[in-house]
Amino acid sequence: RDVTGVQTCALPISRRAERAAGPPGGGPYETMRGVNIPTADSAFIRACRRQPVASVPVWYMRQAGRALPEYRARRAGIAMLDACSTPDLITEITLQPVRRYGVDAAIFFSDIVLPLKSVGVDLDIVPGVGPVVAKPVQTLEDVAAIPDLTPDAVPYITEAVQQLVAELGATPLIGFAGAPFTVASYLVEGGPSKEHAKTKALMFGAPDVWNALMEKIAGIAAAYLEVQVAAGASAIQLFDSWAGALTPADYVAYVQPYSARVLTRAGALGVPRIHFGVGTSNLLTLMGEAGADVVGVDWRTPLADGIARVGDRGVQGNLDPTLVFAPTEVMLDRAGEIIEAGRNARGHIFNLGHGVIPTTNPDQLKRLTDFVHEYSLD
Ligand code: 1CP
Repeated sequence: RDVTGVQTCALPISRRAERAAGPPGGGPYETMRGVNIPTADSAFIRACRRQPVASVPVWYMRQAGRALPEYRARRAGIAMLDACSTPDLITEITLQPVRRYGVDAAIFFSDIVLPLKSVGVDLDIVPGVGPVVAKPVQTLEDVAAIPDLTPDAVPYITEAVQQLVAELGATPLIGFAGAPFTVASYLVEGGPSKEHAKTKALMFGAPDVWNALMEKIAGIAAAYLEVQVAAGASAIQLFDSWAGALTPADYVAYVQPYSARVLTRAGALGVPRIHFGVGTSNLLTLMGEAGADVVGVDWRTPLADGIARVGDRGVQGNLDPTLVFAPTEVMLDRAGEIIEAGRNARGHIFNLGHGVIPTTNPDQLKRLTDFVHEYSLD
């Protein structure tokens, strides 16, 4: 079954064939250790590798499980964490945006707290709220009580990834994990937080507990990524959504070493690594240096500035996610500017500057996807 969106792709057949074939005069392609062979020549993986592409690859953070009516229909009456442990449902929801938009990559349907739940942390994902932890972490004993993750804790992840890569064929699957700081915030605050005040109080006030917690989460995140890659994921993204709450010096002292540990272990698998956070203009260089191949840039930072800060790495981003609510021409004008800016990057993957907003009209994302493919062909 073809899930690559060919039916809904607006490009003429000849153009599509050209894209599938790679850049003109491309010659034999390198295939990399750790990369799913069928996906190794995809535009997404090539851009991650800073190899030339015929048109800019595009996918959207949180493209699965948000704006689509077919998602809401499949999820009706099923709790989020139950959905995240049911392989057939994971597979279907992950494929929905690939079919609908014709994006260049799928993102695995799960959540950053799923690995904690799988090792036995008492938490739930509450509709309209987000992750809620029954007993927030405060002490060394609380940290020690969290088991490490072994693959046998997540057999449904292995099964879902295997099913997905069989269905996706040449379209890459991106595995993901939450970075230690962002996951620690949920564990310490007990739920979503704006200021991350308790988290930073622990970081500044009890470094022994902080270090133990970050080490624990880094181990769990790395093991979770290893499971996804072993089952066939072609790339990984580490979401440090809330790292923008930190100064560069605090990021270096308390966070970067642990994210680096996760990215180093993922790097040993040979897959490209994307590292993303929100409001991280002042951290982009450091997030790259933590061990990323591609750094995600949120919409507040002009892409050109992001490119200058990440050095030899690729960039991903960065259309303001609210632009889908603007008139289509305005949205596409801005997308064009981002593609132009991206021509100066070592590799550019088009994305929103943060996740798809749940009330987004899917037709706008379809128009955006087609535009990125067509505009960047020239
Ligand atoms: O494309 C996708 O949606 C794939 C699946 C996915 C991903 C990549 C989900 C499903 N969550 C995530 C990552 C995630 N989860 C992040 C990092 C990305 C980001 O910054 O958006 C974060 C911070 C979370 C935590 C989380 N889970 C929140 C945010 C709460 C807060 O602090 O503001 C929420 C609301 C959830 C629940 C959740 N995760 C995913 C879905 C579909 C839902 C809604 C669940 C429901 O139906 O109740």
